[in-house]
Amino acid sequence: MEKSPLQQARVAYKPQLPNVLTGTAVKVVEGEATQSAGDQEDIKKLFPNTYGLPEIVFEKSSDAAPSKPVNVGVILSGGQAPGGHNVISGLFDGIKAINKDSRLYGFLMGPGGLVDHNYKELTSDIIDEYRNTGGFDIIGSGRTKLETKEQFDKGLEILRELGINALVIIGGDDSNTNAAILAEYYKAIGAGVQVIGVPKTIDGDLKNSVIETSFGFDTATKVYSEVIGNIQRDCNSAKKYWHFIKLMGRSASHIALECALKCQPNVCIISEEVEAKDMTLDQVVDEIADAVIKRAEKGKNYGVVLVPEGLIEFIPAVKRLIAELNDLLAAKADEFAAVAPKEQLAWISAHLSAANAATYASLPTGVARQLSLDRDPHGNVQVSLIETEKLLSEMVGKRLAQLKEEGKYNGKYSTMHHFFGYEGRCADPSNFDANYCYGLGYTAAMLIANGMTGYMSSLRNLTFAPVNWVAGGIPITMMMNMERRHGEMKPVIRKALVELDGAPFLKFVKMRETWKADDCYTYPGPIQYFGPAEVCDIPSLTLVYEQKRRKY
Ligand code: FBP
Repeated sequence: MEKSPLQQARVAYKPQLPNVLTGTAVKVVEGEATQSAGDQEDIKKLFPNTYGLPEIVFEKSSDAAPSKPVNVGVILSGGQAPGGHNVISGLFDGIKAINKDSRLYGFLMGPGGLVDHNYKELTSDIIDEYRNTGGFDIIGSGRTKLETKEQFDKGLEILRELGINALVIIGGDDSNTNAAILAEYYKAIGAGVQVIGVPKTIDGDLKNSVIETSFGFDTATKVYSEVIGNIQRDCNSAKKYWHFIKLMGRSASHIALECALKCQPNVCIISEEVEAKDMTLDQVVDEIADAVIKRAEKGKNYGVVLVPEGLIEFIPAVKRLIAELNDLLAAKADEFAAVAPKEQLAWISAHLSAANAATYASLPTGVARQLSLDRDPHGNVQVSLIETEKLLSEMVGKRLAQLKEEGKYNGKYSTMHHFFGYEGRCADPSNFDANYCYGLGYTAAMLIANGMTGYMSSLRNLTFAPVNWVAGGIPITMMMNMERRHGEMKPVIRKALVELDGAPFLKFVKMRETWKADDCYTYPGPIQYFGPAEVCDIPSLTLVYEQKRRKY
């Protein structure tokens, strides 16, 4: 395989491990027994063998007693996120440090690989090809939901055949929820297979008081911010377009907020605020139109608007509609499957409550279709397919035309549209993600060596240099509560949305009026892998502001 000069140089990068993981052995320090984030009694009943486990932290130990080899399986689950290959290389090096005869097997194309018995052994020559590279192509990823007893039993057959003692599932909130269910099941039946989760997702919504961030968020937001900065420069040079930029992130607006903090655009919509203020789609449109008018008054007929991917789901009326659609399509799946495609929208309207049917009717047909029909295997609306940036810019255009007729606006309004998502998911990991991911993989190996199951690999203190990071494990049940999914109450990891009283959002609120009216654009530029630490190793601003809040 031919390699670019950067690829060649990057392979040689040595990720920095926390000091505690650089010795010959670790010792486990157990904290207090834990409780789930909510619905304690229900979660306890569902996880009798893995509920209430203590948080654990590793400390360096001089006791280097010989350890037996471990055979480990690894799965990449869900959307790509920069750094996945480093989790796998850290895991590989970790299990080899435990015992050089340990072996690592990768299940191919996501959780489906475990069920269908598709795997390959990951040997050092393969691992070395992928160190510090982006993508998940070492074994591929997929979105098969691992949730039924049949799947668990089928998986166990291949785990037994390969003599695998532990499975590492690298995924987002849904995949880690399934990792917890699998850990509980294998423990309950005495399968002798440990299950460890690793927090992945560019969306940044798998975090809480004990998991500071998910991997991939740092790199993806740096890639998007580079391009947003470039567009802002173009915008400020040509002074003729309003750029509407949709940013990935499925539900939460962490990506949009981080990019706004980095780039200082004229407008950034935060879905969580839209919901909290009970805003309608028209009010969101008015907010953007207001910025266009204010800038036009200063002779600035150009600007940049950031739109989070999940916005539509957070507009309360649309949210109520989606909740009813979820229940309806789950309860009447067979009846709906028999409806001819041309009749589907009418069938749905007829089965909705009056209020939701009215909201449904008010949406452009394309959006209505995407909300009701395009679902991923977890039942989520595929928000990345909904062209919210175009929907908003068109509605703003109509509003401005009205105002022009009334003599209240006299500017020019030309638009450009962009969607940044896939561009950032497979970028070569930033130094932060390269170090974080390698450390998470290595920590997963230490959790396995110490007999843990139902834990998520954790590194904390992330705004400090990697040598100071605290390594350990967090019981996954600790992050769970009960939520309604497909019409049923299910145990799930609580998704972290943007906190409106959190430091990153408050910082944004303090600055946004200035950014709206003036040109305060900043230009973060491309990710730097070599050079001064203050340029190459900085963590995300979200993390920096959040940790300040924690410390003071
Ligand atoms: P994960 O939650 O699995 O990490 O995926 C996140 C994401 O990149 C979202 O931001 C986006 O909405 C979605 O995946 C797109 O999914 P797909 O890759 O199936 O198109």
